[in-house]
Amino acid sequence: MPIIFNEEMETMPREDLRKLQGERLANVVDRVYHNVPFYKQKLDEAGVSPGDIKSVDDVRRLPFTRKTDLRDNYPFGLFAVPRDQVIRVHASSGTTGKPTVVGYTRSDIETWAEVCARSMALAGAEPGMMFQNAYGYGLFTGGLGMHYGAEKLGMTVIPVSGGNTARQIMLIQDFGPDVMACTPSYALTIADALLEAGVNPADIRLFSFVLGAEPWTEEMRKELEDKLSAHAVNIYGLSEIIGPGVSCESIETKNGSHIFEDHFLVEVIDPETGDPVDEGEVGELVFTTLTKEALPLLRYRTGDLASVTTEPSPDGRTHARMSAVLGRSDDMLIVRGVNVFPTQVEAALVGIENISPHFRIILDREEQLDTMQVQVEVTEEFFRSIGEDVFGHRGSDSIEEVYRLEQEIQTTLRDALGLSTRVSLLAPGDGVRSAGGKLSRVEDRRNL
Ligand code: DLL
Repeated sequence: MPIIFNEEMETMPREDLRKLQGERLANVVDRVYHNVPFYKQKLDEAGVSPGDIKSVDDVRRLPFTRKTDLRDNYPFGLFAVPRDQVIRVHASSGTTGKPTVVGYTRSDIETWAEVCARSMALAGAEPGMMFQNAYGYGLFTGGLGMHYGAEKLGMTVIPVSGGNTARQIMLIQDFGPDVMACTPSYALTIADALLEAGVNPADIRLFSFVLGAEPWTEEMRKELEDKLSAHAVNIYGLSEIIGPGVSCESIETKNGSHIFEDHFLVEVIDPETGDPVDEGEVGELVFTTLTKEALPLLRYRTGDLASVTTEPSPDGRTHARMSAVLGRSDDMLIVRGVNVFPTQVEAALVGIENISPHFRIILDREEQLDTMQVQVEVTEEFFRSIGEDVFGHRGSDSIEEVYRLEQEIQTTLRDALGLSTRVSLLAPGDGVRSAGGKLSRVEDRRNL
């Protein structure tokens, strides 16, 4: 039987849990009211004073927080503690060129390690086991979040970070990790690389993969589990709320991810009206952090669509479970685990000469890996200077100016998005224009 990392909290009767949430909610509202001018103004506008929050049900009186609020207060404007108490910052993609910045006090790092340790235990990990961590280390929360969680659980961590598949395969064979974490798409790459290296996955120690940071499906789970001869367990999270470790599935049931409700208060709303949906219905996930110090957020709109149930779970945990993320209520794309907003592409393109603001993004999947192509129209002037017959023909990039422009766009996009893309230039008028209706800049051929 896999262990429960924090039995007291994870199996707390729901009535007691609700009471604890209510107390913590009152506390967090009081803290943001007095320490974050943005929230003081929002709460004043909503006519709510901290003393009004008496139970967890009062959360509905609170204003929503959106990703744009983080952008408007970039970089540190929503921090609720003096900057010198923030011992770590991370960042994820914003909707424009600037990232979304998040911060942690020492106690926040401890909370984060706790929820990641719980997640690892849910995925079947135990003290003494070895953990190969293939989430990226750096500004992305995946690497360091899981690292601290695994250490807290008492595992031996291999901090290999993402990429370099040949090295991943070598470490898997030589060190014999029990558990590995990465994005689901990278797990497929690992599976194929193992096969290619002539390794039979049934012969290696790895028995559990902790996968998240991008959407995946039951079909993908089946494929992964078959190919890897191991369990594939879903972990969910987002930087704004803490990083990985907002919720995680149990290896025994694989039936919804337990949300660590003593730290994160969840609501599911209709993204159009903002009203709560019935339990079990799909809507947008909204989280309020109950214990975070550096960046407490009230009713943060994740944009992630999922359903939540509080039905008792056979593994004995009482925390609510969320379904897999079924989609987004906004236009955020996730490409190889990297969050991308079309507005970011637009913001990156405007600085480049000889192209117009008309572009299209095409997402596809090649050998299990996401690809992103950006098609962008050149200006009339550039078009004429190159010669009209060049475009759309094979070998057009043998023309130096065209090649150079493509390279420039590629580099600019790579720097802005942290992701390599393919770029192709279109003749003026060949891109997307709104014909009066809704303009769709994105074509997603990945079939997720
Ligand atoms: O992706 C944190 C994370 C790291 C989660 C490692 C799990 C494992 P962000 O970069 O801020 O944080 O991206 C957050 O990624 O709002 C979802 O849209 C998506 N996402 C994260 N986990 C899952 C998942 C990290 N299991 C955004 N399934 C979130 C589907 C996920 N989508």
